[in-house]
Amino acid sequence: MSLKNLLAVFFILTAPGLAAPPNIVWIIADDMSPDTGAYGQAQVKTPHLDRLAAEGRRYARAYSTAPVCSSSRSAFILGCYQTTTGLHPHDTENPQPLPAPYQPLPTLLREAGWFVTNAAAPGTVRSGKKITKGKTHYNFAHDAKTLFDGDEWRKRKPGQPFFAQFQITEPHRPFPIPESFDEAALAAIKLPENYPDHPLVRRDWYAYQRSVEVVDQRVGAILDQLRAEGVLDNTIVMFFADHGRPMPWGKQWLSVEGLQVPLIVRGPQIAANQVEERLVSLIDLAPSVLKLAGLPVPAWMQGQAILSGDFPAREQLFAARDRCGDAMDRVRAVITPDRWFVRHFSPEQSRLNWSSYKEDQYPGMPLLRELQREGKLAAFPAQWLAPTRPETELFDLTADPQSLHAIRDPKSSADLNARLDRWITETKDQGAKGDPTTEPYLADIQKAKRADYQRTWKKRLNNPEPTDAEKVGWWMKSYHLDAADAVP
Ligand SMILES: [Ca+2]
Repeated sequence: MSLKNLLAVFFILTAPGLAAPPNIVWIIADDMSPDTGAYGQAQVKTPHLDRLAAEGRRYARAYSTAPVCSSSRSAFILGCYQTTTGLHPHDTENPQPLPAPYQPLPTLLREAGWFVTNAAAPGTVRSGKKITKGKTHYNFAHDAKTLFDGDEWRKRKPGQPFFAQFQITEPHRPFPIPESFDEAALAAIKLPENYPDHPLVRRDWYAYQRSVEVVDQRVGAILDQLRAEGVLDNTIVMFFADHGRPMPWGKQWLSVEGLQVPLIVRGPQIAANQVEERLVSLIDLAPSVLKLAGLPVPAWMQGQAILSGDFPAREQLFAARDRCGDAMDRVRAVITPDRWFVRHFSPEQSRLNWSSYKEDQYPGMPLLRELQREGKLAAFPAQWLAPTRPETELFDLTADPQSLHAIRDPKSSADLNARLDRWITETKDQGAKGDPTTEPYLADIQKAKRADYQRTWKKRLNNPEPTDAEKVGWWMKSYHLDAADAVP
């Protein structure tokens, strides 16, 4: 530790008249919409998260700045839109060091004397393997060994405040497929209108919901750990997800489903049973933590502190999607208290634009196309498969809280379009340039990912390029369905 850091710790530990500085814990779920009891999903059993909400504050309108892991994570760890920092392409192949003046939150807290860790949530297992390494997935070059003081917050010095991140791998795909399905629970699932009501879709959502219940158990284990060490009541616990659920019209889309996340905060000076209705963004978390820690918020951070309760209501938030793996697609969204506005920069593309990740992991992709081919898709979900998209879309959140039915209101569209233009200029949105020049050519990325896709399907079906019907058949079998179940 440098002399500066030692002095900082000394100050924190000895400053007279100051309450002990708070510890900060981030518990981060991977790919989760607000699908908990407290958020109104009674059929998903989330007692620990519901208790956390009852003991603290639930943000009813929290959004990620990107509907995909690494772009969103790059933004919230810096408190700054990923489009400003040039960290917008998801799964950047060749990450570069962060340019000045940007510094991730762990670095800022570490330099101020906090003990900073990043760990997988206790009990994490993926495909039968125990996971101990905490996810970072930032689109900038970093070394977890120097970014963090390890993965165990209990190794801090006596009295040293800590900032611990716990990464929960659920409900990221692949979901464990349940051995059996509760018929009543399957029937009770409320599918959004843009999904076909098909047994495979219901079972896939059922598996997702069970995976959310695992998130809840992990949260319970983390809170037990804090309680057992006697630090829970001097710790601000913030639970959130990096973006919305991994379904065809959620993750990777600038829809409510893709961007709205649960955000629950509990700790000293947070009164119980509060619901916050103002718009907040995940880039608000880093400045909130700095303010709580009594540290200066750098001028380059674009979020605002939202913990004290006296933050100004915003007129709008913004969100962006750029290249996601092999799918190049620039889209921007403006979110206001009652409107949702989307601009597609490539309206000539279908929404079902090829994505090897989705084609490997989402039963809904081949199913949507296959049902359409067979003429079994209802008119509304079928609209989402049109070969092109409009340049802009406007939704009225008061009447349509999931942003499904576009409305025509030219005055409102013009206003939001102008706000988006201003934001693009003012925040120096890098998206128009596409990928940074340090990235491989798109065609090469696509070729490599297509090869991964072919390997996956060769393993599953001994066929590297199966038809949609064959893929649906494989998914049906995986979900214990037979062909007779496919008749809607
Ligand atoms: Ca994610």
